[in-house]
Amino acid sequence: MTKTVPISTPIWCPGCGDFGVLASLKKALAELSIKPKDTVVVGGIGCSGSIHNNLECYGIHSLHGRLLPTATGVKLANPNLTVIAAGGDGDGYAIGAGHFIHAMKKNPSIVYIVMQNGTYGLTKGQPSPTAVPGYEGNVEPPFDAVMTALSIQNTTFIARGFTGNQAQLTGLLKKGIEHANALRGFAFVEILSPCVTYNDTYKEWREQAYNLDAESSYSSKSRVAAFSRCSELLAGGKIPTGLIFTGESKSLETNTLTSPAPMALQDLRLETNLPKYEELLKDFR
Ligand SMILES: Cc1ncc(C[n+]2csc(CCOP(=O)(O)OP(=O)(O)O)c2C)c(N)n1
Ligand code: SF4
Ligand SMILES: [Mg+2]
Repeated sequence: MTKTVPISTPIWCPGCGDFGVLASLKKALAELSIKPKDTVVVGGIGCSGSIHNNLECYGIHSLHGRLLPTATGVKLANPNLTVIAAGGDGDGYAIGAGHFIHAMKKNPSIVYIVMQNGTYGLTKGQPSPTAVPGYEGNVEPPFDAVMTALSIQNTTFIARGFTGNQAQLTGLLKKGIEHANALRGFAFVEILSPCVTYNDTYKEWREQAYNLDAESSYSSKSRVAAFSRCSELLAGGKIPTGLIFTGESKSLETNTLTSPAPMALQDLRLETNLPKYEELLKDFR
């Protein structure tokens, strides 16, 4: 049974970067003419994780850090859907860090948006893995998810946007959605999305964001070049943004699904499949 829930107004504080993410995502989906009935957005837990409530499409509010296995399951059940997992840096890089790494390794054709704000916004401003030293007593260096994604040898799409550059962000989201919908694998898009209430980094990030899309000698097709240029920029206090890497590797659906018909559309009733089950059980009797 399908229940239709009206689209709600965002719960975010005025000025939150997540408004920019929502605006760009809506624009990207509309410009690609992707129908709401063919779209599933799986939210994490956090301010960012409520984004699916503000979009006209199917939505799942997942568990903290568990949005990637949920979204992977949706894609495997019906690879014809546009599947977007969207959550925060705490959700994806702390409690969900194991799933983040294994999702990249499995390579399902879904888009993963991380709204990175260097804090746990919803729980009122504790340091997240991307927090900088000095923020709320944090002494650790920040975790860089783009570098981690680059180090996994079968990643296929890595990008970083910034809500301070909406045109670039919409373009990156469109490319990521097209990549996933062509079943070319996991499209990871980290978005610098400042938390204006607990960690207002707009000023710093405007100075630090370095647009690799504008660097004519940069090619997103070389993992080695991407790794080297991004390390260099990070060491110089910059944050690389733009289309960072695109590669080719078999996606999870291409690797594992044997039937051309999406599982979600197959008749899985016991009575229809009884002869097949009997055949399978034969050897165990
Ligand atoms: C299993 C579990 N542990 C802890 C929490 C409490 N909690 C809710 S949101 C959150 C962190 C949110 O941070 P982030 O993912 O960065 O999202 P933001 O609010 O910054 O968008 C935490 C720790 C929870 N809901 N569930
Ligand atoms: S607390 Fe921060 S992340 Fe949450 S809605 Fe407000 S500004 Fe956005
Ligand atoms: Mg956060």
